[in-house]
Amino acid sequence: MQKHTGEVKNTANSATIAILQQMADYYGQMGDEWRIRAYRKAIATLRNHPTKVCTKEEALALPNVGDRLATKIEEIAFTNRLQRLDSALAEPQDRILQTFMKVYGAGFVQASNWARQGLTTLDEVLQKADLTDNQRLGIEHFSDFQDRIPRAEVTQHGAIVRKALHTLDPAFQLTIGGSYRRGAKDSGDIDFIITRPDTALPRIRSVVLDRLIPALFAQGFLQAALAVSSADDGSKWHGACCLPGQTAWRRVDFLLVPWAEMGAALIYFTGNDIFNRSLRLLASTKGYRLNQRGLYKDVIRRKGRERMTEGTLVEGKDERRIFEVLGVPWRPPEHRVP
Ligand code: DCP
Ligand code: MG
Ligand code: MN
Repeated sequence: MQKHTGEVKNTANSATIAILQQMADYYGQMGDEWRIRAYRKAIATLRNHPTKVCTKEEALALPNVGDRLATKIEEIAFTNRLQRLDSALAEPQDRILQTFMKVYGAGFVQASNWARQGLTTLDEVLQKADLTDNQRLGIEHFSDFQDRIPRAEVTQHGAIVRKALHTLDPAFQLTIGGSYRRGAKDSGDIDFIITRPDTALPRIRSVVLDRLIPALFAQGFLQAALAVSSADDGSKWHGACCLPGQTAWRRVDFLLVPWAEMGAALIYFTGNDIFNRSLRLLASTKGYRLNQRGLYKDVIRRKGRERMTEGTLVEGKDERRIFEVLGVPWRPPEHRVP
């Protein structure tokens, strides 16, 4: 259940955080956005707190911790567990839903559909439900895809892809992003960012999608394609790969990035998602807009913060410069966990 990311963080409250995170995950499966936000904020507070928080009073004195969460923090500190979580996980319907939602490409709606059809195991879904090819793949390789990938193995995948890419054109650059770039000791999938100096997206896209991907299939590295999109705002390719001589399939994501947008893309694809959200929020409070493509200024918003204009590009290429313009001290990827 508990995820081990190996990222740098303080450990005084890590046991409490682990349990609160599971509770947040549970609410995530229920689609309870409001509670997830409350949990996320409290977790961020605990992560930044140097000493172990034991009592309700201590917890209440912290920012972003309300009465009910404070009670839970105290319960966890004294008993090392949370009854609310134990009972949530014991409800069979929730457990089934939780499992179904872990299938690649299946969200809450799809998972609830299967559950509503009376299906209780992945085997039953495989045999009785009407599945897309991707869902079938996601279920057939369910346990592979659930496994964490050791850091050293991610490095090996990177070496294989880099070699194939440089055979096509040595000017291309490959960066392993995601949790790997944050220094995690294991990852849920492998995130490749591909760019080429002074090069626009069409050329990068044609080399990667028309030549690199087929070459990696031909050499037996890539196993299946799951999702491909080549919209204007970047291109992505999702699939599965496997190291030579091994049997475990790994989830792999390629993000194709024009050189002019590499800095913003690096920030986005390094994450984590919560860090991204807080940086974007900070940008918007300073009158900027940050997305996967760049940092923009002169964004005009209505009162409800709804955006009226695109704004003008301030910086896209340089990751450090984006931090600078935002007035945020540089944060190395290993520290991008709020
Ligand atoms: N990302 C995001 N918002 C999302 C999904 C992703 O900002 N909803 C960004 C931040 C993530 C990065 O993309 O760090 C890669 O997404 P992954 O789902 O691969 O997440 P990680 O690599 O961070 O973790 P894991 O080890 O589970 O793959
Ligand atoms: Mg990842
Ligand atoms: Mn990914």
